[in-house]
Amino acid sequence: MSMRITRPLVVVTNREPYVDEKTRTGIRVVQKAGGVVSALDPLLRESGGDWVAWGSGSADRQTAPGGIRPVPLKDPKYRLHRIYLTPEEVNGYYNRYANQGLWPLSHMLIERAQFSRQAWSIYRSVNLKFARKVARESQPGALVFSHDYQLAVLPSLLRQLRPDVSIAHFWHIPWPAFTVYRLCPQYQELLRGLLGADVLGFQTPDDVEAFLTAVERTFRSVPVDRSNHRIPWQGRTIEVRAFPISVDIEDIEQLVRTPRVSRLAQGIRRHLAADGRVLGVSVDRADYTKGIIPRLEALEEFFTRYPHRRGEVNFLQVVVPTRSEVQAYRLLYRQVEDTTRRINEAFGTDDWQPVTTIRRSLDRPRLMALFRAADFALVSSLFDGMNLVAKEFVSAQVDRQGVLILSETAGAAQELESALSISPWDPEGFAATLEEAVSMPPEERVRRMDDMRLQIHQNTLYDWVQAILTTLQEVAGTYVQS
Ligand code: GDG
Repeated sequence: MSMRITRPLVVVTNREPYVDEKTRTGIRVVQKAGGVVSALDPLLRESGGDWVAWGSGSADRQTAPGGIRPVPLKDPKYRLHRIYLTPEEVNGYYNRYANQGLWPLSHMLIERAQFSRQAWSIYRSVNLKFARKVARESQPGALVFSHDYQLAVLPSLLRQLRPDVSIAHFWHIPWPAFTVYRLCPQYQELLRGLLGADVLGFQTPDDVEAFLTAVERTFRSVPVDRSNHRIPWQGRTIEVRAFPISVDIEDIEQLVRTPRVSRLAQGIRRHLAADGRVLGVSVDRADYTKGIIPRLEALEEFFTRYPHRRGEVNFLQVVVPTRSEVQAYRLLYRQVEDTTRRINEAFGTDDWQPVTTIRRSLDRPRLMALFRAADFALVSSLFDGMNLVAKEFVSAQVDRQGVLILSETAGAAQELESALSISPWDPEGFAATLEEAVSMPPEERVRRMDDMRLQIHQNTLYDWVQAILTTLQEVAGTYVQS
């Protein structure tokens, strides 16, 4: 990526880009795959800088003398600063306040949200721990790029400690309607926390509008500039913008065209799409916001309403383990298994099993091979900030024959208008759309896929990083055209 960074850069995330784990024979480095890491790791390797994150690996202390883990270990290009948390801190900050409070509330699933003053106090103190570390490690006038709902109060805490740095904070998940957001007992403190940033980024224009409304309704005397999306706040002006996150489509295209991934894709088709069968796939973290159960119920409806499709469609659901310390997540997997069994018992025959659910994570080549091999992908989130799986499926579809079925309540739907749109709350409509996907003529598949692929080519992961950091540099008054 060629972008000119004019001041020292500090990235702050909850999860670290490299986790060092003890094994029987030594230490294994686990690289955390995911949008943010794959965009910012190359940038920091190129421009140098610092990354501050929770050190969660069992060998993290060993590889980070003085809390600093060089990246890469040999021939270091940047410094990863690890923050160590006690089990009580992990529980209060991460499992409880962030994942059982802010996560469901932001996805408007209010019945699942739980808050407590005790969890809040731990959340705040962990944010302070992060702020102190960033304050200590940042060079004068640094650009700080912090992330997400785990670190909502970091921006203002950091600003108090270091008024000289400029801060961009990106919110990866939806921003809920004010009537919902206000249910969080600490909603004012959280807003004040975020307003410590100079640039606040959200996934979609709808999130930006919802955030501006929250500020207007909470602080009635603040004259929010709705047409320019600016908030005057304590003598500064905060820019609030939509920066839709994306994927590295060129990298995915290259990967799926390698002989290894092409062979893997052929193997998948031989196994799951033999005899002209149609292969549908979904890949999600095992999270209730992803709409896995409504999706399986829609498949059930599909095989009921279109009996001639029995025996013709194979559906593969990959469920990636996540947040297993939280009970709701453990329960979900059991529900997925039960629903899968019910569908297979109702419709399966001696030589056909409609749904295969596998519970594991796949390495990137296997994941992309699956996306290339599939005839359709189902993304049925109840709410989703963006949904990178949708964009990765489109990127991997170099043969342009696949169909994307996409929830209209995922952020990605605002860009990928040529997907077939569904509501996860409408099983009959969802089933009818599945039938439309299965019977879609090849020319229409190609046309829709071309539209979506063009869209992603025009806004890649690097455009996302560049847009945010350019805005931050403009605000900081240091922007230099590269
Ligand atoms: C949050 C927001 C927003 C998944 N399983 C495997 C695997 N993955 C990768 C996918 C994708 C990423 O994880 C998941 O990203 P999503 O966007 O789909 O969802 P969240 O994890 O909920 O992410 C979301 C995102 O932040 C970014 O801003 O889009 O709305 O909720 O990249 O490919 N990767 C590998 N094996 C797996 O088994 N290698």
